Amino acid sequence: MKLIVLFALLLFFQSTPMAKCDNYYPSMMEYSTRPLLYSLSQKSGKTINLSNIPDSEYEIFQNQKLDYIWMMGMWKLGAYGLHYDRTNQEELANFKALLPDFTLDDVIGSPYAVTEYVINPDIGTAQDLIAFRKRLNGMGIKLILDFVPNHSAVDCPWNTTNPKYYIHAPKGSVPPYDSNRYLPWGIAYGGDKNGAWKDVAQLNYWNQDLRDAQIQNLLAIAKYADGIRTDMSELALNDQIKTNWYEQLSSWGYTRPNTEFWCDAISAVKAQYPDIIFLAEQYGGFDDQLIECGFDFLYDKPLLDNLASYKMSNIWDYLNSKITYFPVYAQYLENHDEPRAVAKFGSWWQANAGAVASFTLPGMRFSFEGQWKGFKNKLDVHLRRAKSEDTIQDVADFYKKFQNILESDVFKKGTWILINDCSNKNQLITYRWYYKKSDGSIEKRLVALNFSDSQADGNVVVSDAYAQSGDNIVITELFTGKQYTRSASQMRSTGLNVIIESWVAQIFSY
Ligand SMILES: *[C@@H]1O[C@H](CO)[C@@H](O)[C@H](O)[C@H]1NC(C)=O
Ligand SMILES: *[C@@H]1O[C@H](CO)[C@@H](O)[C@H](O)[C@H]1NC(C)=O
Ligand SMILES: CC(=O)N[C@H]1CO[C@H](CO)[C@@H](O)[C@@H]1O
Repeated sequence: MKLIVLFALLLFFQSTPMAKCDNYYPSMMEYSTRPLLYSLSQKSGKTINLSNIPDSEYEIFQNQKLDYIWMMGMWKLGAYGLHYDRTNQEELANFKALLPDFTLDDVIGSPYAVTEYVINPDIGTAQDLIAFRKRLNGMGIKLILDFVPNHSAVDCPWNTTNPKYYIHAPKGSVPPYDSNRYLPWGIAYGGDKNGAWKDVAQLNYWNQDLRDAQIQNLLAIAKYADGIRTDMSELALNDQIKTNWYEQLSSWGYTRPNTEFWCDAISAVKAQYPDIIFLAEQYGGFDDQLIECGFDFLYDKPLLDNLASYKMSNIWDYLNSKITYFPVYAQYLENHDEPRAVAKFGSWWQANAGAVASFTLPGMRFSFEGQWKGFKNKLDVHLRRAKSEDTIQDVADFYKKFQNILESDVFKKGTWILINDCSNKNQLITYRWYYKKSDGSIEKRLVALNFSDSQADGNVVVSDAYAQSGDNIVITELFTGKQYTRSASQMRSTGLNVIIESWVAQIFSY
């Protein structure tokens, strides 16, 4: 009987986002691979590829204390996409706006128009990739690589060898096909109901053979990686395919499969590589389905947009609505698709405050190279460089301290509590964390962030504040090292009084 209850409980927990019993909240940095190699080449005056990255760069990787590095854009691309980018007037106007002095050599083609999951020969060889990962792993850093499910490059070999892997114009329609949606030979451009991406071709997830071939691609990636980041993940779900492509697929006799591609694919990969993680780029509405299929982390775009809106009641509502989900979310302020954090938040100090609000949540802490320098110029995926700019030293100093604070077990493995009992929710965001160490002692943190443009005064109830003896407790603010003596009983009842400067965070141990 007891066993049955236990089993039922286990099932219950497995089907909720809280599933992982030994939580670990990793930090991850995205690098754009070809721009990184280009900048290293510029700096050293010789061509740098994956095989000869200077030691000084590995030192930088190591000093950042990252758990994962995502080397975005490792795979082989075709001539079709590059030609498209170098000749399309709209794209060129875009590049010009981002990088006024760009030349055609700066246009390197989208890394999301993959022809084959083999390493891009401009970047290195399979052996170079293996050696690169080994060196990272030796420093305790794991490697994440991309998988782009929803489309392939137009000049992917499958265009010729396996045209049925793609979605075609409805059966019975005749050329010339609608050139906004279809290639001249009838294969659909990658896209959805709202638009097409004309450098890529749309794959057909209602064809079991394509699913099998994509699982083989994932297994091929898994050989080289500790994690896989999957592009636009919700688009491979049956519901989304039905919404976007039902007319085309049903005309050719395809029916909705009984299983989800992701459930089949992730279980197949994890059967062979049990420690690999899956990170889903996704934009909402399908979180539960993706979690059920085995994704370890999902992009959390609504948090970013809520923070950048500065509407405190919306921020608090969102935090309260996602309490059980945060452990499976990946929090970010910027990445290759988004504006830089400093641009999005309006200033470096606001972006830093956004980092505290995001990265002191549970889940993956996801940064983009340049964020820790306070860069504000976008690095477009089609280009090998962004407009150059200088590091903002205050931002670099902030991240150095902040990374040290986040390194402790309490933030990596502990339990997060949203403190709703805060007297000034118009300005403050307040969390606490605790973690029981192997020696039985408990590590605790209080995060009090002033997310407003004036000084904030508030009382924050810290219900697990206890003194060793007597009532006085010494609390230490970790950014400044300053110590304060406060009454523990007062912290538990009326709360700790904090007075915090605009956009400043205080993180206390107590
Ligand atoms: C990478 O650079 C090394 C050293 O310059 C060179 O020997 C090698 O051929 C290059 N690899 C590729 C794939 O270009
Ligand atoms: C793709 O296949 C079509 C039809 O077989 C062919 O006409 C076209 O040239 C191919 N395109 C590429 C880029 O391989
Ligand atoms: C605990 C606390 O609130 N400490 C300090 C916060 O910052 C103000 C200045 O803004 C100090 O006066 C407080 O003592």
